[in-house]
Amino acid sequence: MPAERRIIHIDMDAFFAAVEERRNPSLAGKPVVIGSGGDPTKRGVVSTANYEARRYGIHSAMPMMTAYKLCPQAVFLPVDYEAYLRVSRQFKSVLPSVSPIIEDVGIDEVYLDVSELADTSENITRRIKSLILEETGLTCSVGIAANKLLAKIASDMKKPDGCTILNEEDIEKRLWPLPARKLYGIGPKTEAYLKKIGIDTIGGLASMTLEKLIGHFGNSYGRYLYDSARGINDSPLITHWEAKSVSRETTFEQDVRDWQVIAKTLAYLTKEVVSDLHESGYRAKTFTVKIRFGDFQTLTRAKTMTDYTDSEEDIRRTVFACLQRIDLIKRVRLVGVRANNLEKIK
Ligand code: TTP
Ligand code: MG
Repeated sequence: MPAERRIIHIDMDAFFAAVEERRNPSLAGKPVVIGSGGDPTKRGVVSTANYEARRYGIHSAMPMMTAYKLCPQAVFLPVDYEAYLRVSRQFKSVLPSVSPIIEDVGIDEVYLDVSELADTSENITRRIKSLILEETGLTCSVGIAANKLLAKIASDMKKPDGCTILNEEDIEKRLWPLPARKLYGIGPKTEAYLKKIGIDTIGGLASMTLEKLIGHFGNSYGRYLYDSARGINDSPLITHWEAKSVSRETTFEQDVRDWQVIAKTLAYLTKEVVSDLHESGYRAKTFTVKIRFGDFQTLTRAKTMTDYTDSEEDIRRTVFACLQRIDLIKRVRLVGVRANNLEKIK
């Protein structure tokens, strides 16, 4: 790995709402809330709210009815996933002209490896923001740092339309004061647990010994937290999801809340992926779990093993370790398993 990696994380601002505002200019300046069927009197949660609506305290995952109580005059709209997907493809289409190493992580976010570019970070990020604005009319926030973990935190630091460069020497001053929750992989459950043992911030986490963290969280997650709190992270960009991977996913007929059902389905999909690997004569090193919630929010968690494997038991254990890093706070619509980083067995 080159000594100085430069990774960029791009995250679109109030994405679903921004797409709605773009196609309906009369929404400009009004609070806009997007969620389920767009009817705030019905059950369902907020997918996103624009920045005007956020001023009333409205946020993603909040019940639509609560959002209505906070701001009855807001414009409530249904989720139009197809439309957002089109704009998602559109903003991503300008990125290969900046760097060919791209990881597509979600509908409104992307990582870009720009380690090989000669240009300054300031110039690269400025160029990305203006290419995206020209192509889509939308703004994004960008973070640049030595790895994915820090780049993602950086892109969230100045929103909307922000640009943040996070260097090694910023870790103590700018990373440690942040709530522990800001670290990728720490969800509400881990956050609550940490609070109970007196840890609120990333700095607090960094003050714990490796042994202590392993004692509380097990070997793999404990080590992950230890490194993450120090801004250490060497996860590679996962490129070419389609071309060089074996994956299976399934959409439930009805959104599922039962963990057992989700776990069973993942175990089944893992079996299928393993048999695809066996049939095609490959072993894999990186395994990813994908969860899409009923409101279409999509999360992935990946783990890279030290060795290539095609053992069902190892892969299932890895898949479950990934699943444990996802807080299943909402009903689940789709689950998927992917194996990539493949090696042909001779
Ligand atoms: P985010 O990038 O988390 O949010 P955002 O783009 O709306 O706002 P920000 O400016 O803070 O980045 O998520 C991207 C899209 O994913 C969001 O527009 C809607 C969808 N989403 C959900 O459907 N449910 C959720 O709980 C979250 C967090 C996002
Ligand atoms: Mg966003």
